[in-house]
Amino acid sequence: MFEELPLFPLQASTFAGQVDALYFFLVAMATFFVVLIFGTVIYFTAKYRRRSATERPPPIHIDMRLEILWSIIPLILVMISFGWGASLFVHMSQAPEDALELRAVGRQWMWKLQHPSGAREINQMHSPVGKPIKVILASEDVVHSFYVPAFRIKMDVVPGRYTATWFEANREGEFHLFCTEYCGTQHSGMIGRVVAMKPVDYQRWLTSQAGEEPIAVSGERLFQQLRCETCHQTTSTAQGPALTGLFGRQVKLESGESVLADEAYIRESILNPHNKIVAGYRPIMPTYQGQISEDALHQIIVYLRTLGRAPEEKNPS
Ligand code: HEC
Ligand SMILES: [Cu+2]
Repeated sequence: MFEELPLFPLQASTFAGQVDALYFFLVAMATFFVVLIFGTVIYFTAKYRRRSATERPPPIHIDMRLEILWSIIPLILVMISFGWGASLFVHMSQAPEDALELRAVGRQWMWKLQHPSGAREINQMHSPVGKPIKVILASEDVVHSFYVPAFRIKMDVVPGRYTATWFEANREGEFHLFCTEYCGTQHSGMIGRVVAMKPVDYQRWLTSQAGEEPIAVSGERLFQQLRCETCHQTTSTAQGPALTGLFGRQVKLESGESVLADEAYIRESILNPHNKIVAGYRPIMPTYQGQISEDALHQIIVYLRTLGRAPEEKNPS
């Protein structure tokens, strides 16, 4: 609708129209009340100004109906904004299960991306139109923020943890990718582009990126190179628990609690193994903090996930 105006970025994802609609609703509501309130203030200032030094206004009696009316109407409007905003927020925070997963790492001052097939890119993100795409984000140094205005998505990238965002592009084209969290002297140069293309073109592009192995294969190789295997075999040993089927399962901890084995848990288990000890095991796993890059962690986690999910995760009923 506002595409001719250079003020507004293109609407290139399924979210864009919805985000804009909410935005314009809020702007329209705010404008309406600003005009109404300031207009009334100015008008009444003139109308009821003091006309003589001895003038005393008559006492005012409260009209309850009016009081209730101007409490209820704002309440309804605020609840509409809240409900609308919250449902859109929840929708935008939950990537569909079948989303294609891209893994990204932000660092001073570039974006590194890897596709499930292994294809890597720097400051570029090729993606198919009409498919949900989830981007799992990690930072190697400071806080960055992954921002694609045309998709109306923005997600902070925080060192020490994963964050994620998703989108479904609804038109082909090239769109800006910005870092929108000040991250050092060359922050303004931390820009890239998203190339949204037809699914067939995306497949063609993937095959043209020869020489890369799938993320899970790199992860498996790292698992061997880092000698995780000495303690983690396919069956549980006195040394370490089997990691098959770990992802998505509830893990019993030595402390008596149980935790869901999601990506955050697996990440923590590798970097700070002593934070959460699996019940029945001794805390002998060394920390890999500082020895595994964010890229490598992504790969190991993808590999561990391919070792199977817990049955209840596989068939949600
Ligand atoms: C010296 C043996 C040893 C090595 C080497 C080792 N681990 Fe562990 N690991 C353990 C033990 C013991 C536990 C269970 C106790 C705990 O939670 O720390 C464990 C727990 C884990 C868990 C949590 C498992 C669960 O069931 O919740 C993960 C994930 C994990 N390790 C991954 C790795 C990866 C990846 C590597 C290689 C980079 C690795 N480990 C290397 C001994 C080891
Ligand atoms: Cu940045």
